[in-house]
Amino acid sequence: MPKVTLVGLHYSPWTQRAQWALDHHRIGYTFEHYIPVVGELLLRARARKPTGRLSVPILLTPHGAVSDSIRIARHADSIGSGSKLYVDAVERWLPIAESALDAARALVLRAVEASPLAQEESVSLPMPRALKGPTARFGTMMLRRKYGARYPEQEAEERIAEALDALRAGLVGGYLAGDFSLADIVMSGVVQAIKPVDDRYIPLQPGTREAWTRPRLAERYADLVAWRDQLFEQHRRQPS
Ligand SMILES: N[C@@H](CCC(=O)N[C@@H](CS)C(=O)NCC(=O)O)C(=O)O
Repeated sequence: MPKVTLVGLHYSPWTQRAQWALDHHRIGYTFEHYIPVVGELLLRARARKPTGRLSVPILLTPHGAVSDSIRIARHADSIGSGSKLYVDAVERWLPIAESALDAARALVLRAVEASPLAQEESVSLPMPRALKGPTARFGTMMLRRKYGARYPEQEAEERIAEALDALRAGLVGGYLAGDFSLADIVMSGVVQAIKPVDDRYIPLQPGTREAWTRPRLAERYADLVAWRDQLFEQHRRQPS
């Protein structure tokens, strides 16, 4: 079996898209946790991407690197054995999800900056505890710069709410495109940014879980949280 490695952040909705698609298609791979900033140079070398913006997930295959979650899902569709995930409706839902996730990133970064516990949890490198806070805050500052994640809290929540209103209106029979597809996976990532799914699927330490939780929105969209939970129950296959 050729060696395939998925490099990503296990809690990130973008990485989740890629993992879900690979698992759906029963494609074996090794998961490698990416350390933002610190891991960038090495990943650039492995992915043969010396310049331009580098983000994860990236799938490293013997035939080269596949970057971007949607391209990885389409790659999985092209070699996998499961039902096809990519459908035309993804083009409609992707900009809606990206706008919401951009806002969510700003909220999560701010929440991590305000939580010593989440900061400590976010630094997996072996180092004295006292250094983890400053290291985490340096990381959030770099990500904020990279993604320009600077929304006032209310504006960010409104953007997320707009996407969730669209999701609520778009679901028919539990799906966005007639049957289970990448459109559902993409939009479930927005729900992740108001109430993370159970640890069985995406384990999060307590401070990190809190940083990803928006209590007001989670209450207002409890029906979509239930939809997302059911989607995982029915369609989230465990890694091969
Ligand atoms: N368009 C990309 C976006 C991926 C993305 O935004 N990745 C973020 C996830 S939080 C990332 O790599 N963050 C860490 C970093 O930039 O170093 C995709 O769909 O894969």
